Amino acid sequence: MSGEVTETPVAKYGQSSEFGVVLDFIQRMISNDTLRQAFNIPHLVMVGRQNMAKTTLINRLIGRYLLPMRRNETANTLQARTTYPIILNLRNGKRSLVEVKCDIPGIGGAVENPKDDTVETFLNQVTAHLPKEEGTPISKTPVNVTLQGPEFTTLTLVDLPGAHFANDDPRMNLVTQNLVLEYIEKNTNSIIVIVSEVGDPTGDSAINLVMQKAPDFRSRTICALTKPDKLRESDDMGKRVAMNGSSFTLDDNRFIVLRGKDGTDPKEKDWDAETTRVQEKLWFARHPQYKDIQHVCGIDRLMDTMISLLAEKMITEIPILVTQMRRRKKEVDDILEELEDSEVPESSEGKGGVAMKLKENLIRELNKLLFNNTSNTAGGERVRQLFNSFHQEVFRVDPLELRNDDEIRRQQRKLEGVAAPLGDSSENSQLLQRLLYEKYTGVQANGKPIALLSPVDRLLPLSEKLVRNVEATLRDIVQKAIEQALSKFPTLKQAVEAKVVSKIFDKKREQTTEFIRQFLEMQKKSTDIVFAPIPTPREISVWEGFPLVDHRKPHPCMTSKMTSHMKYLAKNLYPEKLLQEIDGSGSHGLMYKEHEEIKNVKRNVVRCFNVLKMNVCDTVPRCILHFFVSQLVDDLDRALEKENLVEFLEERKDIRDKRILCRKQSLALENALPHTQDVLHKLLRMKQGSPQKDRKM
Ligand SMILES: Nc1nc2c(ncn2[C@@H]2O[C@H](COP(=O)(O)OP(=O)(O)OP(=O)(O)O)[C@@H](O)[C@H]2O)c(=O)[nH]1
Ligand SMILES: [Mg+2]
Repeated sequence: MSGEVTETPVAKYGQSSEFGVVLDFIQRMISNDTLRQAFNIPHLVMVGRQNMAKTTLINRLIGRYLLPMRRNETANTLQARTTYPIILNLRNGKRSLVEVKCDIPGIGGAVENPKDDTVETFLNQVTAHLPKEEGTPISKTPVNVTLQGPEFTTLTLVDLPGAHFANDDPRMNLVTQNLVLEYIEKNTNSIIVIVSEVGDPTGDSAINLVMQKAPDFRSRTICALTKPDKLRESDDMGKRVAMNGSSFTLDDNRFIVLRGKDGTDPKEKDWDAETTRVQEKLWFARHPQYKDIQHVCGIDRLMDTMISLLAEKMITEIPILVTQMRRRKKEVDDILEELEDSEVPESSEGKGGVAMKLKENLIRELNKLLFNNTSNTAGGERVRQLFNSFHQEVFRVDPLELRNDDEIRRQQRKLEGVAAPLGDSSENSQLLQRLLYEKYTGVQANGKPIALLSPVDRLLPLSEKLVRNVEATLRDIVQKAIEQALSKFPTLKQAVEAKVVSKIFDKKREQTTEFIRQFLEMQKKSTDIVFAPIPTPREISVWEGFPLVDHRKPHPCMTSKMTSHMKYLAKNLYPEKLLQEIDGSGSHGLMYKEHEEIKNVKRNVVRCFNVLKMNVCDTVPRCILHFFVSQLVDDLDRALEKENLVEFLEERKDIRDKRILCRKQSLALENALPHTQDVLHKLLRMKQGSPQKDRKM
């Protein structure tokens, strides 16, 4: 027994232990932030309210008062002593060395044979360099402290800032509690060492937090009960809790009572860890409540319990962890490969290459969407539908709408004598020109006069509407192509949309509309030659009714495709009202001649306008196809070429973040995985060698 007393608690589990390699592995995993966050790693973490003696206890375990803690001072309950997570790595080695490492540049270093207070002072100074959680002195950035020496075994544990539950500082409560949860909630393989003052455990909010947030806490929690001197000697509360007899229960032998310096001995100040341990033993041996249960009292017992629980966890969980690590490595490497194409290189040459590739993709996508019309409804099909409805709308324009006979006569009279006689279908008549090309005043159903555009001019708004619809359709398609090709580069996407696409569409719309305007103006130029006008339905039926010599043969009209097409046009191009008027039995007497003449004028107006409508139905879509569709891709291509897109080349943030995370994980795993074979081998040997549950290392 006495030989054992001279060893520090950690020294008892010397480096010769089989666990050395395994603990090395855990330490490597846990001190790498990327791995710690990605995996469920078995490790010890000290949890408890502030000033429960968490850090004191760790210092006692390592046998040196190294980590900053309260010394011989009455606690100021508002002030946290430990303000950042300390990942403490104990390493066995010949040289005595302390090494401090942190992700933040400029912090850390290694010192040989340092004094205890050198380390403490240094760790106190580190605080100033760490980023703090807003409104608190707490930092989430873990600091790795490695202690190497012949007296240490390899062991990793995490000391956390105390969880706060003060009523007056909700921010501090939130930050410290979340920090605790970061280590125990998601990582269900962590071993929770709750440090709590001896007393009724239902009053300890840290215990309640663990119970609420780590539903499986019972099997992975050790509870260190501190400051037993605070209870009266006759109070058996401490004993009851330690014997698992309170409302807060854990697996057996998981409560350990500890007694450190309690201020009762005047020489206490000078006690080193070893003296504290000896005094602790004497104290428990004398104490009426604890003398019978010394197997759960003292710092050595705590060390035993921690190590045996960690050993159990490691044996069951590390093989699973290794499998997950291998799988994850493959996953992240696959993801990285997928994300390769959108990565923006550092060099401007590389950037240019990426921009070029993106441009080519976009143009290819556009060509596919716009010109693979036959199979793709997104492209030509929609434009064709627009053309069809344009035809229908043009057909429906009635050149005689709201035009009354008296007005026609008035116009005719004005011209009489001046104009050449009205030819049968010639447009070359001043009357026809007036009726077709000039605006007029019509009369509405309610008798009110209304100003109307000339029939020809009424075709312009319809054509403009068609241009806008085609533009919207094409924009939609271009937008889709951009979405497809550039979704990973939002800034570039915006630039292409604003600088290239919008400009091109504006230009094309103007060009096309201008041409159509000119074209419609041209329609106002009369010509002598009028191409075959469409016959009226009546005329067609007269042809159909023409008797055949040979009754056994079908009438040619019935089989002619041309006739059926003409019938379709006749039906659509002649306003119903006009047909009734022309075909109806005419009036008699004096009025007859005048009436026939008006009918004739009207028929001619419609016929001429029909020819004009067909010109428009033919040319406007052609013009749109020519200016808008065919040249769109080429123009976009040229415009993209001209713009300096490289400066907008910036990958989407979530993708970039994902790549960074995957890279980090891949790299960390690449470094960690080679060690796993040895670790698994050791674990297997240990499992075979010693099957009993609480074997020691
Ligand atoms: N009465 C009594 N006091 C003790 C005993 N052990 C430690 N203490 C005192 O408890 C305090 C513990 O301080 P720390 O170890 O810094 O506490 P902590 O839990 O790490 O606190 P935070 O880091 O702020 O969360 C010190 O003032 C010790 O002197 C004990 O057995 N009895
Ligand atoms: Mg502390």
